[in-house]
Amino acid sequence: MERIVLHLDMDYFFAQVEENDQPEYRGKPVVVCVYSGRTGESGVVSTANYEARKYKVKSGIPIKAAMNNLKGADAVFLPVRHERYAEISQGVMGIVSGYGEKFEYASIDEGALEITGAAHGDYGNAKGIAEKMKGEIFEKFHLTCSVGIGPNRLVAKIASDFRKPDGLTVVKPQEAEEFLGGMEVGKIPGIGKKSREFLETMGIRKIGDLRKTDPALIAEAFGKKTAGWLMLAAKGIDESEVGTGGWQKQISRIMTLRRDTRDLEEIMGAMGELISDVAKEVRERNIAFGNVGVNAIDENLKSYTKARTLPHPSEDEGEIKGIAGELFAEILKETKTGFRRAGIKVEKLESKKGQKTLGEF
Ligand code: TTP
Ligand code: MG
Repeated sequence: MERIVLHLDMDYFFAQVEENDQPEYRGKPVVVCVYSGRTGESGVVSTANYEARKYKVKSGIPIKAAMNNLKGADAVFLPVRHERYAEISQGVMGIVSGYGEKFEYASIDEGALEITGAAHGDYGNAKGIAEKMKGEIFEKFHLTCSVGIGPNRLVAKIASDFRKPDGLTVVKPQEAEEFLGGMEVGKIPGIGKKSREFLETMGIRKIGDLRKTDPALIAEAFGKKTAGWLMLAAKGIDESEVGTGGWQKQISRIMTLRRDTRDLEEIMGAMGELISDVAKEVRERNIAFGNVGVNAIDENLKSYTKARTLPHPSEDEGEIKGIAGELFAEILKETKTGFRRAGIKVEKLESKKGQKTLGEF
């Protein structure tokens, strides 16, 4: 049977949830913000609905810039409500996981699903599954999403981003090379800004250019292992399994502390729930982590990060807690200011089968 993988990505997710919860905002530009400081305008945009995107407002830009672009547009600015989105995400992904054999929660608004068996290896059936799934999500949550279907997770993920919003893109195995060929190399998950810029200096902009490049040159630039994977990706080949911890590079949580503090116990008290949450995701995804990091942002919004690599991959909540405590203690020792926000992350994720994940490249 031919392998078929489905990848789903919610449309303008946080903003769409806000539109549903507060229907009076629908039709207006809606900007969901991570407010970082005490002044009403400092922070960044988490996401924006499509009305706001028409004004060049998107994830990551300063709230001030968004306000500027949207002057006079009757826009709505809202603070992120992570718990609410997580709750909806769980519901949606619960629906998704029911349509296939193996499911992987890739991020708060993305999931991958192995549907080879469910579709009996037939791409027409696969499309029908996606339509039904989209229908159920809309019926139960009034949310739209975009879905990609392909011979593996790589192609499916890229396909999910091809038509948005409310898209459904099916890429059959024999179409994969052509589908990818004209796209920018940055569309390959795992190729960040740095790699993209570097490839560009080699004259490689499109995935098709990459495919034609001598693998030895890529190996010289990126090392053998990464180059091997990259060249396969350029051809649309990806044999990674769904449900093995996959592509996500890290699991992280961050929060604003109840008040500015330099008290280690107070910080660790606040971190308890975040750490449990991270550990829960590690368990659910049946993965281990090789690195624990913390992040602390002081009252002047200066950010401090520290991380430690473990001698062996671990799944242990206690280990996260112990290392986080030590790392926060180090930060406190090196600073004098009070801390406003604190966060935790685990990285170097791998499936417990010992298989390396894409995040390591
Ligand atoms: P995305 O899927 O990248 O964005 P989106 O769902 O808002 O829009 P699209 O229709 O293009 O898929 O990210 C999912 C959510 O993650 C997004 O709703 C908000 C959050 N997010 C941030 O908080 N910061 C960021 O920089 C990005 C990219 C996303
Ligand atoms: Mg999305």
